[in-house]
Amino acid sequence: MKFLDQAKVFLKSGDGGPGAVAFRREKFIEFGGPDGGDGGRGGDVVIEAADGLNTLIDYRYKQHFKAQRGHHGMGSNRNGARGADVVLRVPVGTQILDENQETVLCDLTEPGQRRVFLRGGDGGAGNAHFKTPTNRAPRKFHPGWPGQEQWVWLRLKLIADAGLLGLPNAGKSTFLAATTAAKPKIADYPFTTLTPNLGVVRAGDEEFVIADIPGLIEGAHEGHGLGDRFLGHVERSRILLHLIDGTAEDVVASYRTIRNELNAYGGNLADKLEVIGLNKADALLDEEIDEKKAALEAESGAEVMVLSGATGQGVQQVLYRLLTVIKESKAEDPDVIHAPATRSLPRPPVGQKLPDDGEMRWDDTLGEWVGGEESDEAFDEEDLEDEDLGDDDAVEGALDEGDEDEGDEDSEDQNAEDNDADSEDAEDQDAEDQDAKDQDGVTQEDKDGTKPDVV
Ligand SMILES: Nc1nc2c(ncn2[C@@H]2O[C@H](COP(=O)(O)OP(=O)(O)OP(=O)(O)O)[C@@H](O)[C@H]2O)c(=O)[nH]1
Ligand SMILES: [Mg+2]
Repeated sequence: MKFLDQAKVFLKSGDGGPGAVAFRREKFIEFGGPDGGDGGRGGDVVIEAADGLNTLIDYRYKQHFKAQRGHHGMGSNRNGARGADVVLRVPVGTQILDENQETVLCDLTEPGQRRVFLRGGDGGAGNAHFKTPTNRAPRKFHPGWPGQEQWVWLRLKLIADAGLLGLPNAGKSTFLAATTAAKPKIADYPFTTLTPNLGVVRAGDEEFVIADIPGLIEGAHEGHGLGDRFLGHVERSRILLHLIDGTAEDVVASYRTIRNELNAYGGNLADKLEVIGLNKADALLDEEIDEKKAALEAESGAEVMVLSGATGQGVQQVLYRLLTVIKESKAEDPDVIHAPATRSLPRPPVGQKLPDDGEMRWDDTLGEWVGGEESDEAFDEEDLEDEDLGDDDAVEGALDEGDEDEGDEDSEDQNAEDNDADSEDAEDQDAEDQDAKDQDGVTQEDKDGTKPDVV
């Protein structure tokens, strides 16, 4: 399962079905009168947060989701059936943004949360509704109200309690691997991590989730390196752990670079609580540690913790600090943090080449890196557990559900195809209906879609 955190999709709710024009004709019954039933309501577009999903990859392959239109009314006052809904299952933490990616239209933060995003059109009235004392045999009907349609962006912002930040090579993934069961890729070149990883820290009977995201470099907000689009995954966290590579010449510059990127990113990131960690202490002399710690403290005005993800030195203290803040924050506000909308158009990196992996290239239309090691061909069960999901325990159930999803997806596809077929029929039907309507001199108002007076 490949990680994908944004996708653009087209949604359309079903049109309402047209009302019927029919007359009661029965042997020995005079003056049967109009008995055309109403059209059915079109299906809704429903968005559902599914527990256990953690990628939007399904929406790469299928981008158009149309609910079924309402069925038309029939004689004998029979109303048309309601069109089937189309349900989009998305990971918990998914936001729906408008087409320009600025406004959050919906933020799904609870498993099982369902939102009717676009409502289907109402069915039209059949001719039985248009009977008047002067017109006992109306051939008038309403064609039904159209559904709504919209292009939207789905944007996944993972739900983690703490977010790991730092320059590439700061040791973020090493820290995640040391404190959780996650097995992120770790190597001594920048941009080892290409997609976020989650891990669950277990401390006694308490636990919390940490997110490790790709490293940031200067100018990330302009698209340098991997850009800042992955920062969205720490927007919901209650605290940030900012790791600084202690072996770097100028640790203060490293600190400033990340802070500048947080400010440039906007949203709520720059105001989040932050724990600053001087990492790789095992590779430093004591004097160096003192000197760099003092410099960082002078710059940030906060206490700096000294740790080494590789040897475990100072790691427990950092975890304890994180846990204390997370518990306080949850006691204050147990709800998941709603992430504000931030500008997040995928941007290709500027003036940077991905090291060590010439296979990777930026795909403009997909808005992400393609090819290289994490490509689809490299997919196998083991990769799936180790690389993409990060923590086995946290998302074990997720995999099974993910697999089931494929079945659902197929059946949705099937539905969509059926819908298309239906809508063709329905269009024919519409044309016929329109003819009938023209003959009967339907008022302009009806054509404009305002509800006709029902008598
Ligand atoms: N000596 C020492 N080396 C470390 C420590 N933590 C990480 N490293 C090394 O630093 C290099 C980078 O570590 P990663 O954990 O991959 O760094 P990262 O921050 O995840 O890097 P990106 O994913 O590229 O952003 C690796 O070679 C690690 O072995 C540490 O505490 N001490
Ligand atoms: Mg990493």
